Amino acid sequence: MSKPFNRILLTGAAGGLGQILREALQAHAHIVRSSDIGAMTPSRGEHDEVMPCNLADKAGVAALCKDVDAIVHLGGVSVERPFEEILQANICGMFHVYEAARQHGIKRVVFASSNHVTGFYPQDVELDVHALRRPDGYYGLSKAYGEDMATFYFHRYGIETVSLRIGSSFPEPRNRRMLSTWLSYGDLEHLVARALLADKVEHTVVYGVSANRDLWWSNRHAAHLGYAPQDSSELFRAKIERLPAPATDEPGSQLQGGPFTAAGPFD
Ligand code: NAI
Ligand code: 15L
Repeated sequence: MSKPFNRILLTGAAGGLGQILREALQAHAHIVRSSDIGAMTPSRGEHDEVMPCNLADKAGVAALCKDVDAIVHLGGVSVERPFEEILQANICGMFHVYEAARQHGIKRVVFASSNHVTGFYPQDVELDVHALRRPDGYYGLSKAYGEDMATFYFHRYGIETVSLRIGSSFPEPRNRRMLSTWLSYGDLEHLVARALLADKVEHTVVYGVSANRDLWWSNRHAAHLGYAPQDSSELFRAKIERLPAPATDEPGSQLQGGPFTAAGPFD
């Protein structure tokens, strides 16, 4: 069966979302090359390559990208941490991925950005991707930088990127905030597929969120991707609303970034 790509590189393959996408990407490529700094399950055959790598290692990332046709870049620190940790994995790592893409002629990147690039907006404000960013920490800042890097590499080198501002992608929502921010694994898989396959994306930014009832984000500027979420957090509302309600004056109850907006300082 012919597939749209010969080889896709997946970074962050050992992580929560990486483990889901390692499987799902098999539908789009003859070979999925999975990479992480952490332990990954062994290869299950020649269609399922495993190459450990630290994203902070520029030469290592260049080697990872050899003979690759598209990159799904999930690797990096995924929570708020001291700047120095984020700098190596997320900021230098992003640069290494784009430099390797340029050197190897790779023309499509899917970047796991985050809702934390706009985390300091109140929960009652609806955003689209033209809203000015309000990163809620070093982590959110690294994702904002990653989005800017994607814009630069498109205009300078023609490398197209879809930046997914993922909300909260877990098997099910864990709290009241996630009733708005939840992205089901099924919708994540569909979104990544659209990000890989849609024509002429240039640098498109899209919020990665399911069809939840109380959404904070509009994807009106990303309609060309053809992303049509099928799931909703409503299925879990009764269960979540039985949990003790958080205090209304907590930042987690007021701001879109939730608890990330109150993390740190780290000294
Ligand atoms: P995760 O923390 O489970 O996975 C991230 C992976 O990156 C880990 O396996 C880790 O070992 C790897 N990694 C960290 N530093 C590295 C380095 N220097 N070199 C190579 N690999 C390194 O996170 P998860 O939930 O799977 O998220 C995947 C991506 O999606 C992350 O970039 C995260 O920031 C982003 N995202 C996830 C959301 C979610 O709700 N799961 C929400 C918003 C964004
Ligand atoms: C993120 O960016 C994190 O990677 C993830 O662990 C979740 O906490 C998510 O945002 C969220 O905002 O719920």
